[in-house]
Amino acid sequence: MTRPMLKTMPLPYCKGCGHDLIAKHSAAALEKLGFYPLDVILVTDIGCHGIIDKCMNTHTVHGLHGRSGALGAGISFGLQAPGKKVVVFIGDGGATIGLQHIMEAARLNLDMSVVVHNNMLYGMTGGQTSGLTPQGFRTTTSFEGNPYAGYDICKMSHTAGATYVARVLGIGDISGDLAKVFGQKGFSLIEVMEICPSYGVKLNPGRKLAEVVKSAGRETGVWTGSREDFSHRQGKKSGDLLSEVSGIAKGSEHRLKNPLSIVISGSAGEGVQLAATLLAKASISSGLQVTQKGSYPVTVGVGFSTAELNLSPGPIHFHGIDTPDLAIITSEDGLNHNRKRIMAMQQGSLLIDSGLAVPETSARVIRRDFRSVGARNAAICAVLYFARQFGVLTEEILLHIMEQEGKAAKLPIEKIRQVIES
Ligand SMILES: Cc1ncc(C[n+]2csc(CCOP(=O)(O)OP(=O)(O)O)c2C)c(N)n1
Ligand code: SF4
Repeated sequence: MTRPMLKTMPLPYCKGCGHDLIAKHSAAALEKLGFYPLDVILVTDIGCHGIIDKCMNTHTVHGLHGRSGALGAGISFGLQAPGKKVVVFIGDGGATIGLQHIMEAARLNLDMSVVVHNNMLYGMTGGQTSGLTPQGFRTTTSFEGNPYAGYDICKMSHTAGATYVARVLGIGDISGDLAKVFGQKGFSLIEVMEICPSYGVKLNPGRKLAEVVKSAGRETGVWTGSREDFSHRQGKKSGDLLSEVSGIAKGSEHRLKNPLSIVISGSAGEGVQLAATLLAKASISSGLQVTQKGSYPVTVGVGFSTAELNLSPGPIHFHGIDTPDLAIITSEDGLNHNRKRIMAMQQGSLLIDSGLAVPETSARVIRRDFRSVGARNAAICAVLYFARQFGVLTEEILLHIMEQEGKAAKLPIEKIRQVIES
């Protein structure tokens, strides 16, 4: 026997929640259409409706609040598997936050179905007003009733270009309505109107769903459009980017016994990241495993530039560096950015430009005039010093990588030699 769409019962919603009805009838609709659970990619959003994931036998993807539309669009965009069905679940809160994502998917007529669970408020966080809350409906943030009209997401999707749009009341058997939506090719959306029993019903005593929907001017119905199927039109597709990356040839052996964490820091525009990359490549070429991370201000061209490297003879399971084993500092900006962690170093080495005042630290301090080779070459000079003096990898392999990358010819090699041999 085929596995059912729903894995567990009862579903984890408050008693009388419309999300329960939608989940059960969505499952029934998909089964009615002949989909197997693993034909369905269910993308859910943050919110009460999203806790359905664990109850489904389908594929499930759970995204950030408001982004299930974008995730569904991305999946549909890249999915080249006929017979698969992308279904997006989203609340009225999420649909407000990610409105543009839904409109984009409608505009492109991506092959996916969106189910908007419009319980007229943000359920999971306590009943706040959303952009789809009908005018006059009371929520925990609009005790007098929402003073503004909500978005008509059906009209918006329809005019954006959806193939099929429907609005229904979340009462009784809606599996037929959902089946019509799920059976469409192209972009379809259904807005299921509900009132959250835990907040909406309590805050709006005596109000009935049909009346609330009608007085908000949200008539139920179906809106169809005739659209061309979506096709990729961006011209030639780019190939596998990794195939364009040339591998790093194996050079001489490293002599590192234990993992080594390195922070290289100087000023923006002074080649700090480049020096770190060259050192990383030379380390990989020497047989080491490496992680590299760069940080600099958003302005990019001013202030500090810091690179963090982990070199290890074995696998690296965590790339964060709190206090490094080696700090290489080539300018005042770099020093200021790393002063605290240099001061926290209880061991290891600080390789620092001799023009800088050394902060209090228990690290072994080595001062060299790195900036004498030109500010732009100071960091490269420092990593060459490291290669020459620390015995982890050879200076030759680093120079070889620099040559290979076309960097060596521009370096004042003689001046650099004087510094690193001193
Ligand atoms: C970007 C972001 N903002 C806010 C939240 C907090 N948050 C979690 S659930 C939720 C409400 C969800 O309401 P809705 O999308 O209508 O779904 P429902 O709970 O009603 O099913 C909010 C605001 C969050 N998780 N992420
Ligand atoms: S809080 Fe409201 S939306 Fe959330 S499960 Fe309960 S009834 Fe449903």
